[in-house]
Parts: sequence; structure tokens; C-alpha cells
Amino acid sequence: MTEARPRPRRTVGDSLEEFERDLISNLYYQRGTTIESASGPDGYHTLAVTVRDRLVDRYARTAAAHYAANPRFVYYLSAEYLLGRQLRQNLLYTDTERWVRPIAEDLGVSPEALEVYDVEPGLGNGGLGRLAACLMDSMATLDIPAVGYGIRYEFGIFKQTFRDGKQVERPDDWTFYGNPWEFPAPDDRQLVGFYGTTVADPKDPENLRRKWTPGETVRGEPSHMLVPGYGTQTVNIIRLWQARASRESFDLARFGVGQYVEAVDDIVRAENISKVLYPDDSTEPGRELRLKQQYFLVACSLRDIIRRYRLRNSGWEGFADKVVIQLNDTHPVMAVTELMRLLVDEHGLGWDEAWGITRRTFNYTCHTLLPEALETWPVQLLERLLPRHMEIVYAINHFFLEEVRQAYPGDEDVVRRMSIIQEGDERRVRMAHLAVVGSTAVNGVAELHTKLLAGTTLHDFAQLWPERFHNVTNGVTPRRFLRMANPALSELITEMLGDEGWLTDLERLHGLGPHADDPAFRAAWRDVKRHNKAGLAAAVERSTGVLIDPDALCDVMIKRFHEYKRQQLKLLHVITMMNRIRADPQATYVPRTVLFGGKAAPGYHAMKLLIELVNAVAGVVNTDPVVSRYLRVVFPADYNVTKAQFIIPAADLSEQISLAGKEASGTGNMKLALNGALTIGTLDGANIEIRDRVGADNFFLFGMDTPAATALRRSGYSPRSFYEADFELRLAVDTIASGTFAKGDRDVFAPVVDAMLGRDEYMALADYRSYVDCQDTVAEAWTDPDRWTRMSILNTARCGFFSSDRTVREYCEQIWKVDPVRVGEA
Ligand code: GL2
Repeated sequence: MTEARPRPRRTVGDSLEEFERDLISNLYYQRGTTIESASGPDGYHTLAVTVRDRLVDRYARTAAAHYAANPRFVYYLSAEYLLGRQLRQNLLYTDTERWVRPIAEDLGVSPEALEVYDVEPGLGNGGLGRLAACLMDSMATLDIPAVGYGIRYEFGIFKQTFRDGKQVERPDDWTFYGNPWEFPAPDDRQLVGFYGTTVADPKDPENLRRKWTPGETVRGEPSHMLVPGYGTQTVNIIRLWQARASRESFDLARFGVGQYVEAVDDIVRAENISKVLYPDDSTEPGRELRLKQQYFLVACSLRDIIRRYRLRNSGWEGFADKVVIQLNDTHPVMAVTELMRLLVDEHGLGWDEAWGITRRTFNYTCHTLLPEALETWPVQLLERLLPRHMEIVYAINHFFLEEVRQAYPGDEDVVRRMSIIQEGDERRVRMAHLAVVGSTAVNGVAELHTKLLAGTTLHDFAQLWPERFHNVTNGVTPRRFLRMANPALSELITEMLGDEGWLTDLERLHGLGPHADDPAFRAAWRDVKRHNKAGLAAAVERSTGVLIDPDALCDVMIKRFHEYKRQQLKLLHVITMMNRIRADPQATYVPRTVLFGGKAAPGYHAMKLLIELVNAVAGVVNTDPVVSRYLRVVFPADYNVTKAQFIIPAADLSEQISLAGKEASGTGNMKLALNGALTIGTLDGANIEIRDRVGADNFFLFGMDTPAATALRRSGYSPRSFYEADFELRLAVDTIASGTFAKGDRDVFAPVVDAMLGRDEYMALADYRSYVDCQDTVAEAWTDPDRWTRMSILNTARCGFFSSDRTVREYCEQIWKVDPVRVGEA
């Protein structure tokens, strides 16, 4: 349901001829150029808008169908979306892919050459942002009426480059050449306030209703990206907000007297709100800007949701029946207080009624187990930036703690633990607590994660309200991560299963299982992998200059750099392999390519140093004439969705080696297994569910489980004792300490060694032996190609569960209670 009652006026053609006619017309009338003089970007933009027109048509019909049905909508609030490139997706979803090559050939251009202009909108960091994109894809595919809300960051996730092996961040100016996939919607702009003061409402003796007069106002201007469903007519949208100064912000008087910088002060301050993804929060202004972003997203989105609700409904009783809001992690949790403020202060509802509506409207997905990742905001900052919201937090907390005291009379300890306010030198607001208190359902993202949330992080809440807690294991879209990323494998799968129905019913991959013992099928499977690896090898050589052998075992660790994910453990294994080859060059070894991909947060110095060490190790390994015969290490810079789509289909081995109990779920693990990579992993996150499904024989398990890790920590973990007890581990650590990877300089990587031997927060040393031994089993399995291929086929065949379509179905059934709305054909 959108704006007024949209009436589709034009229906784009449905034939190759009409598509070609539209292309030429768009080139002429939209880009203002001709085939003879068109540049690459002209060609790209023309193709993009021609495909987009087909989506607009469907979008108009979707809006009309939603308007007519007035259904319950899912509103997904997320600070991050990692959508990936749009061109190839939209060609596939509009079924125009098959026309592009003949037309392009006719016109003498290559579609691949045009794709380089298709910029990936990097509006997120990692798994959480990509999950948002996968869920939006599946909602559209399942005809679920949904709108995603986010921020249109002017600069997305930084571009990673390496200088002397060190990560250097460059701004990601993703809209520099324009973004053909979005539509500005300036008529739906909203005003958002910050700072200011509040006063009592004389008519409210309880002082629950107050009036806020903001001290600063900015505009939120929306634009939207179209989100098509696959194999259906539904096209939903993601609405992205950009901050703009309010109209009177330009100071003409100052400009007139030459104060050019001061004249635009207010404009700059306002526009900074949506300038970058995750402003550095190591400074006070940085923290304030981040909180401003969060509230900006929430304030604009809620006003838009209410505007949409009112197009077809009146009164507030039915609000929570038509609106369900999913909070993607804690970043948008101020929405709970903002909806209360809108209902109580601006629309005059009583507190209890407003609270009932609010609680029924919101649900919260938690995506972490790391205590430091659970957001808290200083009370002082909130009091200054959002004074009214802080009052509302106090009131919500007051009523909530009354409930706690009733449930646990006399237990002030539980009150202190559960309070939304964390007491101490600096009082802080616990956003996860506010989220749980303000939501109907709370969910974790994998079985173990949900269990640990209910057992540890949110234990008190799970005791008080067990019915609120749910598990919804993450999933990934098979369209992008199998069909688009791996066309060769998709073709083979379709050939075996008879049709492409598996793309929307991924459990059908089970049908591949019986063919795992068929030698001809295994050979075809191996050929596909070999083909993908040859493609990756060529790309890696172009980007890094390092030659890799497509027949070597392709061992990949692609994810954000974080200590808990344990890239340092992988590196210890690489160094151990190097040391073994050096010690006995005559022996034979399984040839391996180890590929790393990932960025470290700009302020995360320990991980930036580890990135430097990976590059340094690569330098030593790849130039050692003996070692490089068996081992190559490559680290293509700037890992992102586009690169993931290239690397994943070529992987033989998927590294999922986080310390048990730390990775909430992981989704890269699912993408890799679906593409036939075997996992070497711990019993962490969704690894457990992957192993349960593919079978223990088809999964390389190592390391401590969560109880063992907890017990070891309790008993006083000493990494040094592991170091001393294991010759190969000692040698690997000493190799780093000796300066081997820094031209003899022992100081450069000393902090890495100190971190390992000092605290080793994520117990890499404790898991080292089990990991290296398990890698030896991997190498042995690799020497039997038939067995390996069989395992690879079974991984794909049994991972249908990890489709985000299944994830969305579970959200619909357990939490959202929404029904699909079918959109008719043109
Ligand atoms: C994460 C988790 O770390 C990751 O395990 C999970 O798969 C995703 C999606 O649920 O969410 N949480 C988080 O803050 N980021 C993640 O990737 N960035």
C-alpha cells in the first residue's frame, strides 16, 4: 500500500524485440545519446533503466494489490543493508537475462563489460546487513507485504586497500556515477527533532504526557530501492532516509559578509547525520552522531509507517493488527520510545493504551552473544540529545521494575540486573533490555544462540517471560548465492532435478543425494568446481599478482576480521604447514591455496595488525621456492558481496573456526556449504545445525564446545601452558616472534604474539592441536577425490534448510502472523 491509489498506465513489452526497442529508446531519450557515441556508463545506465522499467510495472501492481487488500505489513527496521549488485539480479528476476546477450552481441558490447559499472551499495558491515537483504528478498519472493527502512549513507562501508600489507581505508563514494536503482520520493520527507526541552502537560496530573520542543530540526528525505520477488509479481521496497538541513538553514546574511563556511554550518551539521555508516565512536562527538543516526532512522520510519497506516485505516485500536515492526538488532530500538512519544504526547492516547499498542507492534532480533556488542548509551547523552525519550525510558523502566518486584518480592538483585538503566559511575541505558521489555517476541538467530541468550545474556528475561523467546535460524537467498553466483552448478542441479523449482523450494536439493554415488555425476560436479576455481585463479592473479593452482585445495576464510572469529588460529595453521614443508622438503604435501577475505573495523588496531601479518605471511610463503610448491596464501583486498559471489563457488573448504559460544549464527557458513564446500568448524552458531543436516561424516569438527570453553576459562586459562606443551605450536608462535615475517624485525608483530601468549581471549591456543590435527584429516580426505566429491554433493543436497525462504516462513508463522498477498499478472 503506498501513496494514493496507483494505476498502472503502461505495461512494458514482454519480448526480445520490445526489450531492444526500449533499450534504444532509453539510450536516446534518457541518456540523450546514440549507439554510435554511447560510453560504457551510458550502456550500463540504459540497460539498468530498461530492466528497472519492468520492475516498476510490477511495483505499481504490487502497490495496487496491497492497497486493495489492506493487509498486515511487516516493517523491517535495520541500520544496515548489504544488497549486492543489482543488475544481474534484476535481469534474472525479470527474466530478461536471456535477451541481453543476443542484443549486446548485436550491438557489439559485452554484458560483462557493462557490469563493472554496477556499483554495490555497501550500506552495511557484514552478516547482519546481508541477512537483512536476504530476508527482504525472501519476503518479496513469498509475496509478504513488507517495507524495509534504512539509512542512505552517503559513504558506505569503506573500501579496503593494502599499502605495504597494511589496511588503508578509502571512502566509498557509491553514488558518484548516480544510482539507477533508486527513486527519490521527496514528497514523503519528514522532520526530525533533536535536543531542546520538555514541559509538563497541565492536563495530565500523572505527568506521563509532556511536550517536547526540539532545539534542532533536520529533514529526512526518502528514496527507495525496488526489491523484486523471484518467480512472482511482487516488488516490495526498501526506503532509505537521507538527512538534509531544514529549509531555513542557509545563512544568507553570513554569506553576504564573506563568512562562507559559517553560512553553511547548519547544513553541514544536518547532512553529517547520514554521511557515513557507523561513525567512529571512540570520541564523544562520534558517539553522539551515531545515536543521532539511530534516532533519525527511527523517527523518519515511524512517521512513514503511520502515514501509510492512515491511508486505509483510522483510529489506533487496529494499529498493531496492521503493523508489525521487526527491530534488526538494537540499533533501531529507540523506536519503542518514539512510538510511545507519538502516541502519548502527539496523539493524546493514555499511557497504558499506548504501551499495549507499542508492545504488540514490536519484535526484536538479537544478533550477538558478545557482551561488548550489546549497546548501551550514556544517560547524560540521551538527556541532552533526546530529553523526552529519556523521560519515557524512565517511565517504561518504572512500570517494568514494578512488575519485576511483583514477580520476585524482595529480590533487589534481580531488579538491578534487569533494569533498563545500568547503574554505576556512568549510568547507561541498556538497549537490549529496552528491546525485550518493549517487544512481543524476541529471537536469536541459531539454535545454540537462542539457547545461550535464554541461558545467559537474557536469562532473567527468559525466566520472567519464557513465551517471548523464539529461535529463527538464519538463512540465505539461493537466488543470489547459488543461481547468480554459481551458474554452472545451478545448471547441473537443474539438469538433475528436472526443472528450476529448487530455486524457491530449496529442500528439493535432497534429490541430488542419491546421485552422489554416480561416477558420471561426480565427474560433472568436479568439473564445475574446477571451472569455478579456474575463474577465481584468473581473478586473483589479476588483482594480487599471485598465481594459484586451480587443482589445489581451495581453503577459504572470508568474514570480518575479529578476534572471536579467530583468523589468528588459521594463520597459526598456515605457519605450521610452512614450517613442516621447510623441515622436510622431500615429503609430499596436499597442495593448498589459503584465501583470506575481510575487513577490520578502522579503529580495531589488533585486527589491523593481524591483516598486516596475513599479508606478510603470504609474502614469505608465496616467494619461498619450496613452500610455494605446496602452499599459496592470497588475500584479495576489499571483500564484499560481489567478491563473495565470486569466491564462494570456488571454495573446497570453509573455515568456520570461531570459539564455541561466540558466533551467533554465521551465514557465510551456509553459503559455502550450499556451494559444495566442506566445513571445518567448531560447535558454534549455525555450524551445529549444518553438521546435524549434512551428517557428521561430511563435516570436519574440531575444538572445544561451549561448556568446555567455559570450564577452561573458569579454571584459569593459561595460553602459555598450551604453547609450552606443543612443539609445533611453539614453533609457529616463535616463527612470528622471530621477525621472519618482518624482515627480521622482532617488534612489528610482537603485539600479536603478546596477545596470544598473554590473554588469548578467544582461546586459539587451546584449540590449536585439535584444529591442526583436523586439518590433517582434511588433507587426507582430499587425496580421495571420489570421497571428497561425494561429501561435497551431500553438503549441497542437505543444506536446503538454510534458504532464507524458510527463515521468512518461520518469522511469518511464529512472530509476524502475516499472510501473503498475491499480485496479479499484467
Ligand atoms: C551478526 C553475527 O555476528 C553473525 O553470527 C550472524 O550470522 C549475523 C546475522 O544474524 O549477525 N551480528 C552482528 O552484529 N553482525 C553479524 O554478522 N555484524
